[in-house]
Amino acid sequence: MKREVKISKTLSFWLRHKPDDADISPSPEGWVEVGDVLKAFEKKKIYCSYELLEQIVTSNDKNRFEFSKDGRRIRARQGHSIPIDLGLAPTKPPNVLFHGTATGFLPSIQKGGLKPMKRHHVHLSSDAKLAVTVGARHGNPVVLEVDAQTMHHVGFIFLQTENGVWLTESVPERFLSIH
Ligand code: HQG
Repeated sequence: MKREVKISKTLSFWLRHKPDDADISPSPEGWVEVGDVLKAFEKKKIYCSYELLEQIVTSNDKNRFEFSKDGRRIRARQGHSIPIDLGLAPTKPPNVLFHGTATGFLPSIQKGGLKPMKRHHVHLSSDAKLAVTVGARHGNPVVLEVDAQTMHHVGFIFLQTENGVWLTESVPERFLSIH
């Protein structure tokens, strides 16, 4: 595996799921000291310079990470399984949002709607093409269309992360159709 990919995957694991593995304790908003992260890489004998970390944060394909304004702390922008308050304000979603999944999950989704599974939220995108890629990670992809406009009007909360992913707690089956 390329060094950058290994570092990025390890960072996701620590910042989203298992900070204990790196002996780091994220703030309630998910921030950790950059120095602590670099020390954790050092402990695992994975070479990671500050420069390389900076490069990974700025060039990451999905903008998964961000630095605090002073550059001394780092966090994942979404996708946590540990309890984190990202501090995002509820936002009016576009009328239609998309969710990419695998055909094998459809029977279960048709029964119980979209659930966050191991994450805190269901992840949605405004771009159907992107949803195909997300779905293909799990198998034969299928894109579901979400009636976000009606959900918003009946009181479901939508959040938008800084890298454009839409989050909501669940999507009942009645708001879903196959795209
Ligand atoms: C499915 C990646 C059965 C759901 C991506 C999905 C995204 C159900 C899978 C981000 C279900 C969970 C999120 C139900 C939902 N029964 N299956 N009732 N409800 N599912 O990976 O949306 O690389 O947790 O359809 O690009 O695939 O992490 O969520 O297939 O943006 O930055 O359960 O993760 O970004 O899978 O992906 P995931 P996701 P990162």
